[in-house]
Amino acid sequence: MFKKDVVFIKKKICIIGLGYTGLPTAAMFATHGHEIVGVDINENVIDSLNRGKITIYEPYLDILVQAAVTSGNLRGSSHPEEADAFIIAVPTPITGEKKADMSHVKNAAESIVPCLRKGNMVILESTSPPGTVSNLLVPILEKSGLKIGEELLVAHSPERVLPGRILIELVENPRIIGGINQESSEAVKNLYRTFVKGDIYLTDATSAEMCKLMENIYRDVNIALANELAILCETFGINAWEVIRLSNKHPRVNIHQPGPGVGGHCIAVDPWFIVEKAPDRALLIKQGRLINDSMPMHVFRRAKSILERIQEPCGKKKVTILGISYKPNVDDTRESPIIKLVNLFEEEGCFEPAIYDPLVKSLNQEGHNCKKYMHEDIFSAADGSHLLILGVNHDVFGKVDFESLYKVMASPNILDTRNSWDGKTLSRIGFNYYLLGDGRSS
Ligand code: SAJ
Repeated sequence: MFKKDVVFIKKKICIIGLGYTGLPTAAMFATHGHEIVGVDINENVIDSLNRGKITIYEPYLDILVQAAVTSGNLRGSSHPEEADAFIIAVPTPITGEKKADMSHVKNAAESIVPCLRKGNMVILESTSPPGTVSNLLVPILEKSGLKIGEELLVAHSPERVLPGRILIELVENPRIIGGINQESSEAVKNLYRTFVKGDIYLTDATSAEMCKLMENIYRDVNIALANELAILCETFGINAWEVIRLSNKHPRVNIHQPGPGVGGHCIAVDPWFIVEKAPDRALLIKQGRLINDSMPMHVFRRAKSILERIQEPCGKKKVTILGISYKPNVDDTRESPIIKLVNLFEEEGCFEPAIYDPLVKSLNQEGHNCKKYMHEDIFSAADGSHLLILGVNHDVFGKVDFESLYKVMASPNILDTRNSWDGKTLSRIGFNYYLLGDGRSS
């Protein structure tokens, strides 16, 4: 189970924040022999955890958590307690003004101060603006009276796992650890070595913060390039997907996939941390964000132009949207561009949206007003519809019974924002097939 060169010493670890990062990390440490106290401000999360249950969806996480709780190595608590190590894995969202909201990190750090003892280590996993460890975390930890870097070791070790593959990536991915000094980096490395099989690279705390942000910014800017290409190809009357397929035959080119926008709690958020710190310098980063944020409006305009061609004198035209999560095969709707698309249809007033997403069982505050449009099955969502939009390409939407859908729709129009369906087959059935990024199907 453990690498031969590492001597296993059981540690007590307090993990603050039991979301998509904290809970899998807690379960992983616990099933590898450490004693874990998982802390969260949400009582439901704690109650569920102590019954071996989870409140989020991630493949195999339920099984791992149940095993960890049953072994006695993982339990939930509403308060931190004395431990050997403390891991902060709380959200770092942005405010309405696109500023980093560090209140959860601040509160988490303050909550552990009374528990800190000589020889402890504190690790920040939350994605944070450069300078957070030095300028926010360390000054709070200093209130413990311990000598930082000697009696209390501190590091940033950003999570880098992809939702949908979290348990695989937690183990396999390379990891970056940025300590406030070498001793901190080495100690934290030894702790993660318990389960991390990927290489572990050491650096300073601010560089580690910047690495994590740049990874997500790299993806955001590349997706923006793909989205701009899609818009350009619609203008030039050609197919962006064909251009991407052929351009990517070049050994050093990897154009990403266009789509209805970028969602999730990471890529759509993190670039703003840099824009906030250096607005006059982060020009490309900001422009990438703006392009990706404009995609729901672009899809809306394209849908509207399709709907306006339908000759029907009265009544609202119905638009059916498949998928509302932020990306395929997850239940997470945070920052979902599809929620923004639904809002645009609602604001326009002359359309009746209908949504079907078999993975999304509950909607957060952002998607609250989409609740009334949700359907339990695809046929009731598509019944009497004038346009079917594929918003999220969940695997399950690869098996849609189009022949039957054709019969229930009022007007057979499809707008595929993911290049997921076969236009030729759909045209044979009788649909008008439109593809985002394809100027030939406008
Ligand atoms: N998307 C596109 N086109 C693409 C790829 C993605 O439009 O070619 C869209 C998706 O539909 C989705 C959004 O981008 O709306 C983000 O999805 P994603 O799968 O690219 O990334 P996340 O947000 O699920 O996870 C990212 C990952 N970062 C990178 O791949 C660099 C993950 O490794 C991070 O741990 C995670 O952010 C995080 O927590 O920061």
